Amino acid sequence: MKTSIPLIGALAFAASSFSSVASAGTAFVHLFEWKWDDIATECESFLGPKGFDAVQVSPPHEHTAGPYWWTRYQPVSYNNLTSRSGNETQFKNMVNRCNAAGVKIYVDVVMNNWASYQGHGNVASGGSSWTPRNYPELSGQDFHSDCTISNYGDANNVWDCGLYGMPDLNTGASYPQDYVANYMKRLTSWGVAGFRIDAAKHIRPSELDTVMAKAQRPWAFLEVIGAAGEAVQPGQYTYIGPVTEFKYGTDLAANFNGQIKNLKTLGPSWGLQASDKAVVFVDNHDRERGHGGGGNLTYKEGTKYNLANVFMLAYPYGYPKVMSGYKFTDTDAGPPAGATNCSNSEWVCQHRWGNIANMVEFRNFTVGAWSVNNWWDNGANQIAFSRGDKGFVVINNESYALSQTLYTGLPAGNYCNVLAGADKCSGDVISVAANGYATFNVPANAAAAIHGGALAGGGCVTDCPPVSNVPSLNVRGTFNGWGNLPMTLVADNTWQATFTLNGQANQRFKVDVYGDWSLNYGDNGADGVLDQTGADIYTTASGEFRLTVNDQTMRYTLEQVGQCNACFAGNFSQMYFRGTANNWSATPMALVANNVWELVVNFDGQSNQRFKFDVNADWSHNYGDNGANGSLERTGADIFTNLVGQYRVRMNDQAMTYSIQPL
Ligand code: ARE
Ligand code: CA
Repeated sequence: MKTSIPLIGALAFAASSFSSVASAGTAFVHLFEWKWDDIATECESFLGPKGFDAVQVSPPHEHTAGPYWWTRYQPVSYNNLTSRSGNETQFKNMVNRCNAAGVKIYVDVVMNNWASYQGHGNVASGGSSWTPRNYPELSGQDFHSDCTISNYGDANNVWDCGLYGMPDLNTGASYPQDYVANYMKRLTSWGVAGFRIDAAKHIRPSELDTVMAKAQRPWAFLEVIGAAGEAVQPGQYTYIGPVTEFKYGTDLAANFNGQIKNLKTLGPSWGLQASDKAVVFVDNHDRERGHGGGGNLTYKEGTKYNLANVFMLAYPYGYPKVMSGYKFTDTDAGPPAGATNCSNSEWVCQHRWGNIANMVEFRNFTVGAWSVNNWWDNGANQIAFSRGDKGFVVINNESYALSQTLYTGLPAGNYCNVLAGADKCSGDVISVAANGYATFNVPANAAAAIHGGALAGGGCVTDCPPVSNVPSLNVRGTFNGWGNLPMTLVADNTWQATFTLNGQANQRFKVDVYGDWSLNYGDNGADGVLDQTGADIYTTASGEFRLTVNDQTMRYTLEQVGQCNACFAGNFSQMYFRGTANNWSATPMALVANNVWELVVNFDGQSNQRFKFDVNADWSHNYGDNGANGSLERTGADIFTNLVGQYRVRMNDQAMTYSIQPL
């Protein structure tokens, strides 16, 4: 089943296509009708961390009044930037905050058609008065003569008459061109990184090109809906910039409703634009509500929609845009009242869905491997493919589970299934064997994806170096004139150093992370647990001693080398904790008193959360609790608990009892 298909689209996609805008990432989101303040917060708290490249925002210009979403597409003034999303100050603030979070802002520029809807009066969103063909900065002479687009078979009609009868800007004349170009230049000067040119199809390509030249050629994509048999086609515009590839979304819908095995060749051979000329989306704000045609999957389709987004973000074609809007039944309805963010359940927030958000990082990580490799399908609605050796995705568009061992083309390792939870590593781990094969168990109507940017356990597979919570640790005390004695990481989270004590009066020490006292630990109350900036640790000991510090539990022990004054005795020489909390791996417990083994466990409260104690870490000699009565039996039942949070789990290997205490 190892197959490989040639590169699709432009190889150096990210570098060449968007060179006019430094592109940190490869996928963007349309936060439809969100307010500027909320977008700023979303950039900082979610979009930046998840690797979204940019946000397309709703048009910021002043617009006609009314509760409908589409009033935003009826401009009244570019000089007054008070819209339903906020005012100019808030807009600029958003641009700054998003840019600082590594997320660019793309502005939707509505230039072709101007306000005509007067159903809610003639005072616009920012307070300006207007009538059709008569606005604060534009008047009748700036518009084409009055007619309504009625024939998509006639290019002049499409370009020079009014879309839905709205006044059609004379984009061939110099004053309107400068007016639009100056607006874009002003936005660019504030840090706006790109534009969507609304209704570009209704502007003659040569005239639009002049406007873009006057605007000093910012990065922009053009909304040109392709439809068979029409006089104006997207291909007439691609010399100016990438276009919205509407056919991509309808092709996805047709195949997710048919058989996705056919998507193997999706690309220019299907009549789509070249990859570097295509902005792609499963649906957009028009298509999800049947404006400007239908035939797309929308959030109302649930899992198929979700899987189509996974495909879009995995498949190397185009510049993907994730739609994120609000729930609606009335296709004219404006945004819901209250917060314009994901705390308001009236918003769909598709970009926050775990599958979609985590696939953005997949796309970012795999951008250098711009090819489909190792394609597999079941001959119908289950597919899988790799992006070079960088990532592998499995999409199950069947109503039954998938269980397959597939060649991934990826290096051996333990990878997080990034589609198994909101956090990329919150789900199952998928092991790619040395021969490149891995086994996938994917439920019906679900997907799994792995990539080299999300390795389980920090990326190590075998012979892993020990992990620690601090980069270094030093002992400083009277014994070394408060100098730095570096400690050695001898096991996971376990640091050791050996030094000579002389029993001098006021003999004491501390541990210091960076060796400059900026982050140091002592022991308040001398309880054997370190405290940040805690009290000096006094000892009257004399001789050669080994200090052991666990940077996870913050417990420390000081024992004389070659002797064992401070050691405790148990009936077993080791004890391991194994349960859902550590994915049933074996975590060693510490002997903290005679016969008492202890481990701090982070319980997450998952359903069927449980654990056992395992003497040799191989299940050969393990203990559970029959009857859940607190006393342990060899090979007894799993110990269930619905606790959430950090707990001290103790096990007494003499009394054969255990306890779980909150920290
Ligand atoms: C509203 C009312 C109308 C009213 C009009 C004037 O709904 O009843 O007559 O105002 O007062 C959006 C809404 C429109 C809305 C408009 C202005 O979708 O309903 O009209 O705002 O408020 C064509 C264009 C394409 C356009 C789609 C919708 O080619 O550019 O129609 N898409 C963009 C935006 C829209 C926006 C506008 C343009 C206008 O994305 O959100 O409209 O700024 C075939 C053709 C397509 C054609 C399609 C539908 O498929 O191939 O080219 O798309 O039919 O006509
Ligand atoms: Ca026009």
